[in-house]
Amino acid sequence: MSFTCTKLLLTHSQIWHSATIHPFLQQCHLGTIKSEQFNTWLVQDYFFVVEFTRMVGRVLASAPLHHFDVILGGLAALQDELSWFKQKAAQRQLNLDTKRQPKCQEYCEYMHSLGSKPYPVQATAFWAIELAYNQGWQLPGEMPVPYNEFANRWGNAGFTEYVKILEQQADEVLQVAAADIQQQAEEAFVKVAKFEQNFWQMAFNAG
Ligand code: MP5
Repeated sequence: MSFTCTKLLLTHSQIWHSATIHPFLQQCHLGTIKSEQFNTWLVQDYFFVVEFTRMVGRVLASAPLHHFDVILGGLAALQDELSWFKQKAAQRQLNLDTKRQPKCQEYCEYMHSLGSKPYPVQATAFWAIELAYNQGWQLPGEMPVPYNEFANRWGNAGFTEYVKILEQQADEVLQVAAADIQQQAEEAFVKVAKFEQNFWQMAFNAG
């Protein structure tokens, strides 16, 4: 089997499972998540998305020209998402002028460090980060108000399609990458999975 995103998902299925199936999401599905847990996630995820936007800017700077359209589309969606987060925080009267929690900070620093990695590594991390939310918000099934809006943001068919195209772009460069770069991409995939699991746990602990 050649080196692809599918192979990474198969090789690391257990850790990927922990990244995408978490009691936090299950409790959103059941409507039993506490507002303190949900609000902690919302504020910290806003901080995450700010740094993720910077990361995607760096991915664009490393990408081949024929990958620009998809990445620029992603950046445009992030412009909308940042405003949406601010709106959601305002509706809940949450203060966005607070500190990042250590698990959020670690993830943000990691995203920053990816800027010095070869493009196939960055493209793999980019895909994995988006897939984690696409699957994570979809897997529990229908969510009640107000969580359905959040589940739909990352679980909708258009977003699923976008993540598939990110996978194709990553696969294209991974398959022809040198073995040591493939190795770095695999490490990035595992790191993203662990950071995702920690992020859910951080919010869940707020209860
Ligand atoms: C995403 C996110 C998805 N919002 N938060 C974490 C911790 N991981 C992944 O990124 P985006 O930009 O919201 O699609």
